[in-house]
Amino acid sequence: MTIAEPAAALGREIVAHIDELAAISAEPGVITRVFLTPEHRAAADLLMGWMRDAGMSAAIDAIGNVVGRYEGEQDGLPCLMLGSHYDTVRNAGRWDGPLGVITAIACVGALHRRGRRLPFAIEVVGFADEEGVRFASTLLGSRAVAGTFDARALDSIDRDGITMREALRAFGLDPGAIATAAHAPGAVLGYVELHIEQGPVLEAEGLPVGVVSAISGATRLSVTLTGMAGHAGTVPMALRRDALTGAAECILAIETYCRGHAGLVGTVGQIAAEPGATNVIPGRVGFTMDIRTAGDDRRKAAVGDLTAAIEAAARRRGLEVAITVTHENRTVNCAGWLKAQVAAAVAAEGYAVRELPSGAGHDAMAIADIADMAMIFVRCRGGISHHPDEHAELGDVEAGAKVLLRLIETFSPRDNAR
Ligand code: HGY
Ligand code: MN
Ligand code: MN
Repeated sequence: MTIAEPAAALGREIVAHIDELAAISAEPGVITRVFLTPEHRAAADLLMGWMRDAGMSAAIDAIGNVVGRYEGEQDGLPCLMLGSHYDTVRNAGRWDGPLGVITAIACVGALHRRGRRLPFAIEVVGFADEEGVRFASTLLGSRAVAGTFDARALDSIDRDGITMREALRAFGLDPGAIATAAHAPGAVLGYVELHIEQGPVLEAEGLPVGVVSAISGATRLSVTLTGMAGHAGTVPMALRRDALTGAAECILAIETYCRGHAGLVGTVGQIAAEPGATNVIPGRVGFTMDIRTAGDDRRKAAVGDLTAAIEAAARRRGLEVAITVTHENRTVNCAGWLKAQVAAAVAAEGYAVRELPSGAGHDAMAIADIADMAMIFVRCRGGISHHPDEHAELGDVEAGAKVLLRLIETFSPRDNAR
């Protein structure tokens, strides 16, 4: 069952749509598209138009995901769910997320043009917030679909002091209706997400696609250090309780610790110093931590050690410290039966089967709460991601589309009910 139309046509369609979507951004010249913003709405409208062109019904759900549905041989059948996220980090690349959504839409379009219906429905979901840029927690859209959305997140505030609840209302959504986005477990036969690798392995081995084995868990924390603001010209160094130099010591301790533990990665991506004036000793500093490694126990041990190190540094410096976990996700294994079907599709398209873990998080780790999941990786240049230089070659985009379409046409639901 190869693609009736040349893969090159699918690849060109996908790349053209990637470029069109990339133009929708909060700021010209870079790609920034965060949750519940005008650019989120514009991107949703664009995706729904492509979904309808591909023969799907399309709608925005209660949390801002776009959901396209292509019925099977009869209406209302359980679905194979495909998709990824369409929000981005700030100054992002154009492939992280959108490649999975747009490739899935293109594959359904190919089926539609052939009048092909399958013994199951297909749902393509563009998840509204996987990156967690605007509000500290992440996987918001996929958690809503999985029925695991934590309503306490509605009280989180963005950098302008707007709560998620207020942002949802301003977007035209009802914060009280998020539960309606949840799918019943039996309704989803399996979930397959196509995504760029965001790492160097496929490129290093000269492979266009890969089969994901597991997705590493992650812990995100928010740290606040409080000292004493003061006059930069009059307070002697020995009498200062400088929150920013305290944060600097903590941040270097995080780096040193993670460098000393193989496979552990720690990142401080955001920092803010108050009051933020050249001639004022910073009285308060907030920074974020992102800690990851393949094993959940090792990650939790690292978080414990780093928390203790930060608290000790704060004590030495006479600083108050508050540390809160803003996001936690366990390591999730891809389901063997579904991963095997992905591997078979890769082999059937003539590509080497290369299993590899994902250090990056994905919506698949949230959907795993209601359905078995698997992932297809597509090679990206230099493994670069979360950066404007992120890039996937047309040939690799075609390879991903061929594998995903082959997977769809050969998909055989596992008998076990979930
Ligand atoms: O942070 C991650 O791993 C994903 O890109 N959101
Ligand atoms: Mn990302
Ligand atoms: Mn992503």
